[in-house]
Amino acid sequence: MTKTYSIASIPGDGIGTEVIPVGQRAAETAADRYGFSIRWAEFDWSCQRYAETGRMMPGDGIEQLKPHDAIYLGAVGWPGVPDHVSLWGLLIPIRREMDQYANVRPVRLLRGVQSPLAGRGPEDINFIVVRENVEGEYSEAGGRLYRGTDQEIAIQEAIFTRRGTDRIMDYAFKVAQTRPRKHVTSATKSNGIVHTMPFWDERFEAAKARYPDVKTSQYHIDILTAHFVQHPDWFDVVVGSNLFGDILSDLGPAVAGSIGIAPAANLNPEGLYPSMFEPVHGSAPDIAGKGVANPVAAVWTAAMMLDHLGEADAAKTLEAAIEISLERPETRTRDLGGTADTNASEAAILKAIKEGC
Ligand code: GGG
Repeated sequence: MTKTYSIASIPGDGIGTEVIPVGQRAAETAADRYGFSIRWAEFDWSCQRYAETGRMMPGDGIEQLKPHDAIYLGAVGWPGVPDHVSLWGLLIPIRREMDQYANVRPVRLLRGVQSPLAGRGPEDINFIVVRENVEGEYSEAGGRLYRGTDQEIAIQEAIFTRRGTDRIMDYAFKVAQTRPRKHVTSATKSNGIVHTMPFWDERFEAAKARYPDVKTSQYHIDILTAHFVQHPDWFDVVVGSNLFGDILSDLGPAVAGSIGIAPAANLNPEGLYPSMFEPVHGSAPDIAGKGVANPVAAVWTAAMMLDHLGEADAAKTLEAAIEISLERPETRTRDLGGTADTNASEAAILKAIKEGC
């Protein structure tokens, strides 16, 4: 009997609504080839919905998502809705309530893509950022006092628990054990952030002892960003807190050519809840609606989702199709120095999947 996956699709805002359908068609094309099928449940949760209803998603939104095998999300955010309102109304509750604590963001210089770094090729840039995804600096603890007065105060607490820190370290070390170089780098700032970051370093030391076969390094976040640019070849798996991981996983893809290609998985590794897959990029209001958005991140994200669902061959085919589409400027989008619009990029990807790359 044909296996059918049930996937919740939330295109969201801006270019999310342009690239997610491309990823869906790419996944369906691969499904046809590999003998499984996908049933999509479409959700219009977005800033537009917020404008109409005062909510990014309905009150029982999380319950509606729980029965699905995975969640495929586009982008969140649109001018007119404060960014913290849109993010905390949709993306962050899904990550937290589904305990999607491991945010996995691969960074690879793909064939056909030019890095902005001189003299770097695909062999130099191939690492994974593992970002802690449900605590850390993204916290509701804190508050505002004396708003609008000279005495105004804003307090934001970062929350680092031993359970939360240890499990993201474990996840990163286990990923490293599956890779040839078996190396984990920790992003810290324990010279300036005096409570949480020394704690982060202590938990990294404890993790090192649990994985003696994995090599390690540790850098303060400031010099680490410089090393991403000057020595991207040093990195294999990079583990960071919620904020540091977020920043590093925009810088990484920029070094690898464009944030328009960067995929991400928000994983609940234990499988107690569906995991969520989303391109790293946001809604890009500057190019939204023009038909020029790069769909590669959405397709690569769909590949991560299929891999997670156990369809490894289909996932590999999507990745290979992406690389074929990137070889020629006519099928590469403008952010990658090409001339293609979204449709031309999609056509090349679907053709490559059908032709059996
Ligand atoms: N594609 C997901 C998206 O729209 N991300 C926008 C964003 O600002 N995300 C912040 C985060 O990942 O913490």
